[in-house]
Order: sequence, then structure tokens, then C-alpha cells
Amino acid sequence: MDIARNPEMADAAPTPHEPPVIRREDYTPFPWILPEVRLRFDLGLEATRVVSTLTVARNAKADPSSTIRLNGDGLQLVSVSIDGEPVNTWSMDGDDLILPLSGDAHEVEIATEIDPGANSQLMGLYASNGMLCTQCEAEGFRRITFFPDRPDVLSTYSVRMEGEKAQFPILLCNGNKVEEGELEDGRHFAEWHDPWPKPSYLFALVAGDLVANSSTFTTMSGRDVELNVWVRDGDLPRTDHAMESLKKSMQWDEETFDREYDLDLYNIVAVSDFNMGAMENKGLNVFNTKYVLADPDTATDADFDAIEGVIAHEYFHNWSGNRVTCRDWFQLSLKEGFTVLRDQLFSQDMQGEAVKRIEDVRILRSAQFPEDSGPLAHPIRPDSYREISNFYTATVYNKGAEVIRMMRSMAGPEAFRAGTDLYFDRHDGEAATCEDFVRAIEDGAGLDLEQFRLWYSQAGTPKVEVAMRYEGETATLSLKQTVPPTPGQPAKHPMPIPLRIALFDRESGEHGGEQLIVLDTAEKELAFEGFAQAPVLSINRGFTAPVAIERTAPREDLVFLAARDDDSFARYEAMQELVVGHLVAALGGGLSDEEREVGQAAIAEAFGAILTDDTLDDSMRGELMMLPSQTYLMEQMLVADPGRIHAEREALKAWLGQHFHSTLETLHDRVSAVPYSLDGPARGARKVKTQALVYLAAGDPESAAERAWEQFDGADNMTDRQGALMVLAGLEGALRTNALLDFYNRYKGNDLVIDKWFTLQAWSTHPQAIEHVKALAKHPDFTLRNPNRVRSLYMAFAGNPHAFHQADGEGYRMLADLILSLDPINPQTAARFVPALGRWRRIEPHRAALMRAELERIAAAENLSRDTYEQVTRSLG
Ligand code: 0A1
Ligand code: ZN
Repeated sequence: MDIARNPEMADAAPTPHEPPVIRREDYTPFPWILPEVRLRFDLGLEATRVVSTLTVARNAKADPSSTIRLNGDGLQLVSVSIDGEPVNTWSMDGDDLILPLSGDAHEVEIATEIDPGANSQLMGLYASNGMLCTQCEAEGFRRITFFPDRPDVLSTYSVRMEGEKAQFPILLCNGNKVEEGELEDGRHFAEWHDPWPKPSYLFALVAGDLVANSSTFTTMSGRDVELNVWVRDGDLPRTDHAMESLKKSMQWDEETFDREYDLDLYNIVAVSDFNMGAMENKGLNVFNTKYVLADPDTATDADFDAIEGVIAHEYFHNWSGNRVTCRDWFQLSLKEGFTVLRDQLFSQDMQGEAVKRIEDVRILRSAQFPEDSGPLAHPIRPDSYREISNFYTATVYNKGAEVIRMMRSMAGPEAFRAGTDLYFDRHDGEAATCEDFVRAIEDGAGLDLEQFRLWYSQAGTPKVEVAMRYEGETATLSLKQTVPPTPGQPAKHPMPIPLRIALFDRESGEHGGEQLIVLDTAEKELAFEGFAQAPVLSINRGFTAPVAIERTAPREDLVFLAARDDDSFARYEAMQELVVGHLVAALGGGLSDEEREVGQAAIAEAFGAILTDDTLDDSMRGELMMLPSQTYLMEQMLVADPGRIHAEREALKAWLGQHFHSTLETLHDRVSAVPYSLDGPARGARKVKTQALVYLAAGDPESAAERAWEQFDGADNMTDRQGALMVLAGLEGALRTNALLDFYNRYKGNDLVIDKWFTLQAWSTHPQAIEHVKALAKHPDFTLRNPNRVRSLYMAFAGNPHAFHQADGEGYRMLADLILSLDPINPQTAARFVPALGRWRRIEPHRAALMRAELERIAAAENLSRDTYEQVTRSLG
């Protein structure tokens, strides 16, 4: 029956403003199994007809039910039949279709119609540049046809696609193509079969005018796999890097995790309208063009690396996600945390372990730490949600990867492999849970992870306070952990925190070997004997644990480590600590002129060593030169004043730029002479080149503007050109204007590069950046319909503290306006801008009140999407 017509149920039903809370503890298996799904698509941009035929049988492992609930969202129902008979005994519960089923097994056929052209949410089947494509994770399949749209219902799919050949010459779906042919009236068809049972979120189809970069890969058992990277005609020359990345990923997963690909075909399709980075649909990955297209003229070194990483990520999902999938969406980190770890390890092997680790920690600290310390904090395995799209977070992905990385550090790589082998073996073809993963690692690697499971249930970044005492040749290390309260979790238990440490001899600069200690109680003391003088402590080497270390290390110890720690991450960390310590003290207002000088001198000593150390490769030099980001600095303060943090940080940059003026010029000259290539040293040179320019521009804007223009104008690659333009965009004057104009004209029509043009201006240190953002929002190339373009302007703006946090609240108003106008078009993307306003509790009271007021203004809007509603109410909560 139609529940909306039942007065009792209608009362109980949530108002449109209060979408229901879904809880992990409420999981129950679906009462039916659907071994086979047949789909027929009659494709059209404005109208697509879908006929689905489902084989349905009772699930012996679930409580029986006399109905089947098929999820829907915005579908037009055409007809239903059961066992070949048209029926009208169905009812609707909200958007869901409820069918009565009396027997143990049935065949259900449902016809629906959808309008892909009107789908601006980009979930389900949608049109992008005249082609049709799908996005079904997490709950998009229900926008294509009525179906139990949950990850624990696994089926084999057979799909027939039919459409106009001129409009859709290429017809792609999951699995292998089994038949194709011509039809009357210029139409054609293709039939696809995917032999691997999968949940609906891994379904995909693509129809359009595409061309492929094709190749083959021979797997370890000798099977040939056809590989295709599909793009629009003109983009073909920019697909080689993606193809190479795919082959490297396939090879690496065989060698490192013993995982072989399992179909004869692997298709990747690039689309320009996409909510996320990419999607691992079985045998048919759909990618944001940003993570496919690259050549030296249009993509930076960082873009090349990101493409390699995302291609690997989606490929690795074929095992960690597809062959073993998730029981429910609370288990998302099961596939995402593990797959991120796998792509990080791959990129470490491809790009160099030291630099990659530093970059990954930087991402964690700038994206995940703020999440963990704010109103949206949640465990890597959340307990509840209203809209699952809001939980594709840095916590589930990046902290999830760190948690598994800790298991690997404690087990050692070989035992960890035994654990993952067991996991894949045990759960192949299943929808598993995080608990299944932990148990497999316990059994396979021989670890006791009883207490470690807390990392899955407790949110918040643990704080570890570190102190060292030295007495009579004994150094005593005392450690104390606290896990801060987070929403819904006021009190926490101590967690096992693995920390790699080393104790350096001050004289020799050597240490007697590293050790792994595990802090598994609230406090612990460890004694180390045999030191003739107090050693220098290097702790959390390699960032073994995703924690915040708090220590009052003597400044000279940090200078010592920044100049010579043999663990690259620890060396980077010492430099960061040195700078953070100085800036936090300066912001506290307690620095006398003399103390300021002493602090700057220590930073200069370490910075000078980094600039001139010829045993360092340039890639690492470039990392070590970077100051802690403003976001990270804001995290260090209980209540932050963004304006003052910006001013202090810029002042230190300027001071370093002046102090090292000639060294930086010499360095810039040296690296500018290195010719372009994609090898490590040349890439390192380019990183240092722009870093040097950043400091020179802070120290002496006028002379640096000339230098930056030269780098810009003479560039034969995007890394140098973008780096120089970034510096120029922060300066005043004609060179800035000319460079921006030149860049725009040169790349007009290339969407991905024009995105960079928007980003560079929105992210700039220029004092009028906020005015520039306003003007750019009115630029003819700006549109709310393309997520890349929206992000290129507004994510950069929200991440630019001095513009976004302008004291009069104008930045907050602009972001709230954006959220309100984007929400009806693309709620998923709109909701992603809310966390920037949600940081209000950690900002000084005047701005905090303005931020809160904007959140309240959004909350008061009518017809807010579930996505935005959830993020806004949690942020106010
Ligand atoms: N599973 C994908 C991420 C993803 C999630 C949701 C999407 O919907 C718009 C798209 C992609 C990954 O981890 O790469
Ligand atoms: Zn993923």
C-alpha cells in the first residue's frame, strides 16, 4: 500500500527537512537475493527507456518478507510485471517501489523512463558533452531503475544497449562485449556480459562519440587483456601517461599483492562533468578528465603524479572493493582506506618513498586533521549518516589508509602480506566488513589487534605529549596520550600508537638504530641506557602514527634534526616544528625583539643548510623548503586569528627571502638551467625553481616579478609556467596582468588549464583576491554546472584563508551564496563547501559569529538537499 496515504505513517515520516538517520547497528540482510539482472537501454539524451529483468529468490540467511523493496529516485515508472504477468499491486513508499512477492522465486520486470539531459546532479545516468555516462556509487543506480540499491546485493549483469549510431557510435558497459550489430533507422546495439557478481554501485555504461588509446597487458598467468583509454577526439595525444600508469599499476599489483586482473578488457573513459576524481566500475572505470589527460604543455608534474595515483587507485579497487566489496556503506573505509594505502605504496615505489610520504602526510594534516578536530569529526567507520555522499571524506580515505599502514608497520611488510592474502582468499566474492579485514590481518599476520580496533570506532586525532629526561647516562622518554572528545564521543580509551624512534648522539650525528615502540596505555616511560650525554630524540619517524606529537624539544635539537636526520620525514618534521614553534610564539604575542631574532636565526640556520646541502636531491630540497600551511598553523591554535596568522607567516617568508636573497637567486639560476624532462632530477629542479621564486617574491617583489615573468614567458612546460604565474598572481603591476591575459589566451578552450587559471587567482596571496573571485564568478567561462569549474574557483577560495576569512565576513557570505545556488543543481558538490564554514568554533569570536550566521542562513533555506542539510546541521550542532 501507499504509505504516504496512511495517516499514521505519514505522521511518523520525517519532514522533508529532517532526512532520516541511518545507523550501522541497524544493519539487516536483504530478504531476497538477485542472482541475475538483465537490463535493456533504449538510449536518448532527453529520454532513455530502461527495462530491467530481475531474478529474485528468498535469502535463506535473512528474515522472510512478503514484499520486496526496490529503491528509486526520480524515476518515471512505466510498467511492472511479475512472472510475465503485468501487475498493479505495487505501491510506493516515498521514492521506493514495494512489490508483493508470495513465492520463493520470481522474475520481476520493470520499465522506467529517465531524462539524462535534465540530470544536473551527475548521479545515475546523465549527459555530458553530448555523451551519456553513469555514476552509481553510492546510491545512483536507483536513479536508473528500481533496485535494492545496497552493496550487499550481488548480481551478474547482462546488458543490451541500443541507440542512434551517429550520436552514440561507441557503446560501453561492464565486463565483456558479447554481441553488437546494426539496426534499422541508423540505430545500432551492443550486448555486454559481466561474469563477476557485483553490487549495483559498480554498474556503468557509457555511450558517445569517443576514440581510444589502445594497448594490451599480459597478466602473470599469460592472459592478454585489452586496455583502452577513451576520450573525445582531440584529447587522444594526452592519454599516453594514463595508459602507462595503468600498465604499471597492473604489474605492481601482481608483484606486490599477488593480484591478477580478471577480465579480458579494461576500459577507462574520461568525462568532463564528474563529481569526484574517478570511479572503479567493474571493467569500465569512469574518470574525471583531470585524472586522465596530460602532456608537458598542459599538465604539471603534480598533475602527472596525481593521474598515476588515481589510475592506480581505481585499478587496485578491482580487488579491494570489487572482488571483495562492502557489506554496507559504514564499511566504506574497508575498500577506500585499504585502496588508498595500496595506491600510496605504489606511488612511493614509482615516485620515491621519502617525498611521497611527506606529501601524503601534508594532505592528511591539511584535510583530515581539521575534519577530526571539528564538528564533522567521525570515526573511519562511522556509526550513522543521513546522506552517505557526505562520508567520502579524508577521514574514511586518508586516515583509513593510515590505520592500515599502522597494522603494516607493526606486522612488517611480509606478515602484512600474509594477512592481506588471507583477506582476499577468505572474502573473495563477498560483501565484507572492516571487522572481517581486521580479523584476517590478525590471523594471517599473527598480530593481536584487540585494542587496535579502537582506531575504527574512535574519532579525533590523538595527541602524544613527549618529554625526555637525562640522568646518569640514562635517557628516559615519557609519553602521554590523550584522544580528544568529538561529537557524540565525549570520553575515549587509550589506543595502541606505534612510533618509530631513534636517539642521536650529538657529537657523531649518528644513532644506534631505529626501534618501534607501541604506546598502548595513557602514559608510558621508557629508559635508554648508555648515553654519555643527552641524546637528540627523533620520534614518529616516517609518520608511523597519525597523531599530533607535542614536545618542547630544545630549539637546537630541531636545528640538529632538520640538518641531518636520516629519516626524511623526520627531517622535514623538525623543520616544520621549528617554524611552527616560532610562529605560534610570535602569535601568542610573547616574543621580545631579541627572542624573535633568536627564533629567526635558528630557522635561518636550518633553512640555509637545506638550500646548500649538496647531498640532498632537489625534490627533497623543495619539500623541506615549504613552510607549514596556514591551515596547519590554524590547527595548532585553540582559537585562531586567520588575519594575524597570515601576516606572521608572510613576514617570515619575506624575512627568509631577504636573508637568503643571493643564495636563492643562485639556486634559481642553477635549477633554471636544467632542461625539461620527466625524470626525477629535472622534476626536482622544477620544484625548487618555483619554491625559490616564492621566497624571492616575498623578499623583494619588484626584482622577483621580472624573474617570475622570465620563468613564465620562457617556460616550455606547465610546471614552470604555472609556478611563475602563481607568484605573479600574488604581486601588483603590469606583469601580473599581462601574464594572466597571456595564459588565458594561450589556453582558451582547454577546460582543465582554464581551471588552473581560475584557481591561481582565487588562491592567491594578492590583497584583493576576494574581489578577483567575485569578478571571476561573472566570467563567461564560469558555470555552476561543471564541478571542476566550481571547485577551481570556490575550493581554492575557501582554502585561501586571507581572502576567505576577510574580517567583515564577505568571504563567508560569498561561500554561503554559492552553496545556496549550487544546492538545487548539484547537492553533492554543494555540500562539500560546507565544512569551510563549519570551522567557526576554532576561529576568533568576531569571525566565528559571522560564519555561524551564514550557516544559519543556509539552514533556514527551503528545500535544502539531504546532503547540505546534514552538513549544515552537524556544523551548527
Ligand atoms: N569510489 C570512488 C569514489 C567515488 C565516490 C562517489 C562518486 O560519486 C560521485 C564518485 C566516485 C573512488 O574511491 O575513487
Ligand atoms: Zn576509492
